[in-house]
Amino acid sequence: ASSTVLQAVSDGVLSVTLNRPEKLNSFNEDMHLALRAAIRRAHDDDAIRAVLLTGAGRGFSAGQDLGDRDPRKGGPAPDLGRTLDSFYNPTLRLIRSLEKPVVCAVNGVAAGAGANIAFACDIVLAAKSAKFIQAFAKIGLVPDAGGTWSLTRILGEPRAKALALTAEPLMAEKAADWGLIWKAVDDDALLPEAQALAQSLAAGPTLGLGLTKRLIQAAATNTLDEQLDEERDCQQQAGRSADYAEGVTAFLEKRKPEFKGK
Ligand code: T3D
Repeated sequence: ASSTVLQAVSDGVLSVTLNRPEKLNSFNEDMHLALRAAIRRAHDDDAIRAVLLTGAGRGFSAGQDLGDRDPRKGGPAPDLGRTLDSFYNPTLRLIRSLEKPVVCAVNGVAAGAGANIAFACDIVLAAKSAKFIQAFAKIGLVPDAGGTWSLTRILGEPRAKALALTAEPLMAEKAADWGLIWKAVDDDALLPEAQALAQSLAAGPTLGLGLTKRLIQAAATNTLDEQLDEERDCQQQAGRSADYAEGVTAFLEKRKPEFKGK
């Protein structure tokens, strides 16, 4: 059987491809576990300095595989609280806590938890033909995989509510205009551009980039005083890194820095 998530490492980038194209990369248990294992690998392996997440085929991900939730098969209603705890939430937390950049290349439709996993990534590029759908309202669920959190923080209540209550598709260019993603690019340019971005991030000062991610995420819940203290602590750590010494030396020597990620 082919793998539900493909992994490849090149130039410090772990490329992770959701790979159930015939089901629009909707999540079954196997794909959940495989995605989680890939992000764990990025946590554990120092040679990986950035992650690129994308989908195989014409979609990014259609969220939960609803074939696995078919009520016609009988039995008690599924405990979706438990499935979130067991599957979606650990992956969301792993993406957010990974102190390395995660680039997401949304190659086609991203629906339900598929959209919200994309929004959890650090820099999101989407093909112009891609769309984001908070599909939950169509089947009687609430947005999950962090959707109520990320949509509300990024867009504010009016747009978050309209997207979530209507399940209306949001095209990539509008998502970029609204600040929900970094940018929408021509379909053909998506993968090359996302790969180049991930590669340049992987060649960057990984420790400093990781601390930067941590700080920006902390800002949402910190007071200014708390944030200033955290910036001080992170800068202290960054200032002791070999990459900082290299960055300053390279600047003074008018050459490109060669960061080692330490
Ligand atoms: O359960 C829990 O653990 C709780 C967590 C829930 C998280 C969630 O994500 S809930 C939301 C689940 N997702 C959806 O409700 C979206 C369902 N899909 C769609 O609405 C549409 O497929 C799309 C708008 C995403 C794309 O439409 P379109 O017209 O481009 O493609 P299509 O023809 O609908 O889909 C292509 C194939 O993929 C098709 O299979 P077939 O008929 O060719 O054999 C379709 O059934 C399959 N597919 C698409 N989405 C899913 C799916 N199969 C299973 N589950 C899916 N989510």
